[in-house]
Amino acid sequence: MIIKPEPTIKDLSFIIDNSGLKPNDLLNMYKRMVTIRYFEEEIRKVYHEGKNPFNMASGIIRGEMHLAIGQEAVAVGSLYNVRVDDVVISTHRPHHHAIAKGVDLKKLAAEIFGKATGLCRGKGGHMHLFDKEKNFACSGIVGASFPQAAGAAFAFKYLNKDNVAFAFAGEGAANHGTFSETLNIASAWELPLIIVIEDNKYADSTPKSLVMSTTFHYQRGLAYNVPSYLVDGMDVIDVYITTKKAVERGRRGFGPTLIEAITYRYVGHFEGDGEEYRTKDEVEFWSQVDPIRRLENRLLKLNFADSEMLAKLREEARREVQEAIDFAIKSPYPSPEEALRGVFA
Ligand SMILES: Cc1ncc(C[n+]2csc(CCOP(=O)(O)OP(=O)(O)O)c2C)c(N)n1
Ligand SMILES: [Mg+2]
Repeated sequence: MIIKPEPTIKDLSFIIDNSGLKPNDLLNMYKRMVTIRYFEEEIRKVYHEGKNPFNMASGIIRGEMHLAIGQEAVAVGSLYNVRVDDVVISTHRPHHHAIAKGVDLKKLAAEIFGKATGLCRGKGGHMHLFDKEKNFACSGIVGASFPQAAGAAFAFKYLNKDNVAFAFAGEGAANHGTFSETLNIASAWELPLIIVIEDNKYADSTPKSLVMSTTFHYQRGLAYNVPSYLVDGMDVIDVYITTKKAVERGRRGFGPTLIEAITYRYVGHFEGDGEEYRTKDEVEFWSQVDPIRRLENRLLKLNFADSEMLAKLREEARREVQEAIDFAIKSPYPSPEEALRGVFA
């Protein structure tokens, strides 16, 4: 397992002092991670309602569902300092990135439920979220985020703006040609692009060791002259510190950065996944480095919070999530005429 050992409290204080993070920042990060976890747990619950026996086409939320439970630190750490006008392009597993980018929880939930009040008036669903206001998009096409984010980064450079564009992708997606092509052109043109690979060990049911010529993707970034880093994706502080450098580099016009975050999803590739490709022991092993519990322990040990404060934040998160789910449930479905709006017809 490539997870850095938990630093001593003395080392951790030193790391935090040097990161510029204040106790309040860590509490904000905690609240965001908890919000993502609760949101996905609630979606998961509702998703399985009316699906017994399991059938994707039935129930309240229809179609496939990919959750990122366990991967919250990657999204929150990397997007903590990102501005609203920076662009984030995500994947088929997009909720944690969307929430970390500030996408409205109610509109997000309504879109997942296919409702008219959703981000795309219910036509995108969970894998095709688009938020013009928050500059967030994603796609079910694996490997698509690289060139899309490079396009946004090119526009920023062309327009002389100090924005950055993020491409999130799984370690499986990074075996696509789009990854190499994007690294090449982003490096040659010094685009303000930050690629974050979420290495959760599997692409669907395929372990990365079966299909990768290198152990890590960051090694490939180096070949294209792109500063490339490996971070502990179960440690929000580690992710934050490296991404902060990448964002500064992009804003100052020095070009792209690649960050590979080692992480793990505690749930199946999709809801309904039989998970024959991994053991319960493996999941249990990784649950010992749960990014939320890890941050919680640190906040307590550093005396940045007491358990009452953390419980209050969790309660707030729980309420916001519940309000979003209620909003989605109560919202109307789009009218049949809506099918032809906003599309090429
Ligand atoms: C171009 C394309 N090929 C195949 C698929 C089917 N598919 C959906 S997710 C997935 C695996 C992606 O793995 P990874 O990039 O590691 O992301 P993770 O699911 O682990 O987050 C595949 C093969 C797809 N959606 N798009
Ligand atoms: Mg993967």
